[in-house]
Amino acid sequence: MEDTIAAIATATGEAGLSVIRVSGAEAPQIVDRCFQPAGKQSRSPSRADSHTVHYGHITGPQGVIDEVLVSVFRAPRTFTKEDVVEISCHGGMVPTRLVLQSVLSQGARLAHPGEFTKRAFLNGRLDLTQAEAVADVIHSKTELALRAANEQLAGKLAQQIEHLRGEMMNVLAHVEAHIDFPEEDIAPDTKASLLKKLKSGLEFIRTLLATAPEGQVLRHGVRTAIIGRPNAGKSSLLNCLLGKDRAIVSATAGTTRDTIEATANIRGIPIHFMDTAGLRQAHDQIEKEGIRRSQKSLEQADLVLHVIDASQGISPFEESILQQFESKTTLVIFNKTDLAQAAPIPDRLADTAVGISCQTGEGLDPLKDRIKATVWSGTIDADMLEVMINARHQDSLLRAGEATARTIEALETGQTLEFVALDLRIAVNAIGEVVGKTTTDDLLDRIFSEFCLGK
Ligand SMILES: Nc1nc2c(ncn2[C@@H]2O[C@H](COP(=O)(O)OP(=O)(O)O)[C@@H](O)[C@H]2O)c(=O)[nH]1
Ligand SMILES: [Mg+2]
Repeated sequence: MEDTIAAIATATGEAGLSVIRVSGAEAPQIVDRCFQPAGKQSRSPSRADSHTVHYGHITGPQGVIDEVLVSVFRAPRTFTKEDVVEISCHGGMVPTRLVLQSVLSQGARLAHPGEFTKRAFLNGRLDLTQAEAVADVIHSKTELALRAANEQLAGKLAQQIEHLRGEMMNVLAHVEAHIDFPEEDIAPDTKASLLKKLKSGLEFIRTLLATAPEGQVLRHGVRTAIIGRPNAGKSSLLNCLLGKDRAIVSATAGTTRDTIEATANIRGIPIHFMDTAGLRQAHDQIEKEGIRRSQKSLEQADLVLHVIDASQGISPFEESILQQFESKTTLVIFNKTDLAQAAPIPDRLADTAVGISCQTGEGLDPLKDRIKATVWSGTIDADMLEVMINARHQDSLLRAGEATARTIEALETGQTLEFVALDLRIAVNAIGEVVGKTTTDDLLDRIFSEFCLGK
């Protein structure tokens, strides 16, 4: 039998409430020993019905610690499929910590990060993609990201993977049956139907793999460097896109010396902006360091917003630095279109540049559309939000795809069925990894250790 675990499930700090979660076969008895029911209908957890709430006090060696509500959930209709007791206490650091201590002193063990969700997985309440989705829901930065995470939590990806795995196992069963009875050759029409299944499986794996870039963007955002010469309006642009004054805007060139980072929601996509020092020959040591950091931001960026003062144009120094980063996806932005001296966008940049004015707000909406269009391929429509694979799924599916392609080739070229089965088994296992049908302790530890405590 698993031991009973406990942890603070809410964020640390001062708040109205904190929740201490206890899970395991002994959870009701452990809380019994430190909970004094006070209301007329209130019960000790071990005598309480499932899914009921009880008013009372948590006590420790010095007497009453806090006034609380205790929720009791009986296995198996709980998050972990074990008995669960949740104690809602006042959200101060001291009451929260003392309530937890009291529960631990009665025999619960402090949970590891992600251990509740890990138990939910091990007890079959969630598959691995759903367990990962719990973390995605918690970490989601925009509504769109939350929607995608909720679809995965509801099991949309899991269903698709299970279906795919079922089809491939079917084919494997056929192939293995023929290995056992070598005197019977696979009939041509059977072989054709097996090949058809394998090919549609491979097609589907490729469709899933195509969602990986969007999945990455939604989960982790897009690192975006705002660069250009001093006074081009980089800090102004950052403030406009954030909708608040984050960076200092000044007519004095060289005001932004450090890299300022902030995340904004651009058309549902989390965009992580890095406002940088202007690109010019440095005038002092601090500015030199600022420009070095600008270059570092450029190196790390997935997307570059190159801001040009439309009344000034591009400087040679700026040009030379940008040449080093030619391979980066770049949007060229002509700012200050409100100025009378503003030059029109040169013809050679007509397709790639956007004109804006941070002063009047002109062009900002089209710019946001352009940013989204640049990082979001558009192959993913709203329906596809239900399957957005993450890096781990991608890794498994890449291997599954390769093994499936080899299987198809082996079958088509008439290789021995042992060969065919070998690759197909690799594919089935790799697909199984996605939902957690085939996992190692190492993999599980890696996934769940990234969870926050109490989850
Ligand atoms: N007329 C006009 N001035 C702007 C615009 N955007 C920024 N500025 C001004 O340009 C100067 C430099 O802006 P700032 O954002 O600090 O530029 P940075 O050095 O690139 O960060 C400030 O005086 C801003 O008010 C714009 O669209 N139109
Ligand atoms: Mg600046």
